[in-house]
Amino acid sequence: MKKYIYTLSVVTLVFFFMSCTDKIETLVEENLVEVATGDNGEIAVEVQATTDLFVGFNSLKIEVTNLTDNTSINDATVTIMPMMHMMTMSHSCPVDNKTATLSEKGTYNFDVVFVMPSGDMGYWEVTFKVEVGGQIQEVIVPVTVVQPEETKLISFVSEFDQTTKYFVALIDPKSPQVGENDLEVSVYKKASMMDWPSVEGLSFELEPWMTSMDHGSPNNIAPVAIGNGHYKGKVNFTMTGDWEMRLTIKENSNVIGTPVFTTVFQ
Ligand SMILES: [Cu+2]
Repeated sequence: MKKYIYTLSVVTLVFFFMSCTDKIETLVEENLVEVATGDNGEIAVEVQATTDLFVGFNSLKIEVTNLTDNTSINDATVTIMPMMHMMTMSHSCPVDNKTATLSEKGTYNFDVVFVMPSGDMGYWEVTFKVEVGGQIQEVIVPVTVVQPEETKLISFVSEFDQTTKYFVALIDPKSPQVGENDLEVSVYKKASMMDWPSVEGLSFELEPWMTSMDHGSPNNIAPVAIGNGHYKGKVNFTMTGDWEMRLTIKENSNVIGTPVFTTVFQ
């Protein structure tokens, strides 16, 4: 009997470590790190991403666990609501998809554009509503948002109507190289503190420029709409060093802004 219990506990231990290793392997395979967690005593939410959360376009992968039996909740509909709480007011930020069901990889995926860093100005919380069979549970997860070394989000007030505030997120290139790079941006406007819709129907001009040597490059493709407020093109860097990606953005053929993203690479 004693031997039986011993074998049983060894087997349990092995399975326990196997499932842990499985999880770590999945994280490593996709280059993900755990960036935040929270629970409400009954369910837990774990937020994974490829880097620390930053001001710009973040792809979040969420795992939801039932704390009573430590199993994954895979049949939920999850809704996300990020909020930044500041001294005198609170505001949200753009989210590409406010609800998600389980992806093929076993996570709930959200694309969120944080518009300010955490710090003296305020702090971020993300509220997840997890719905299973008509039952809704809420989990609030505090997150830290950092300002990246190279700016990935530029906001401007429309040069045309002098009122509308736009936000342009640089999604690609993530690690620029000599030659052709995918260039992808997404654009949003601030309709209210809580409403940050994506902006469709824009047209772009693109001029890469190397300021230190005062030249541009040939064979670029200005971003065009691919849906959901995302725009994709190609940027050609002919050498290593410092580059500007100078964009001109037009809405109904009126120039609304000219954001410039800069990058330095070896
Ligand atoms: Cu803020």
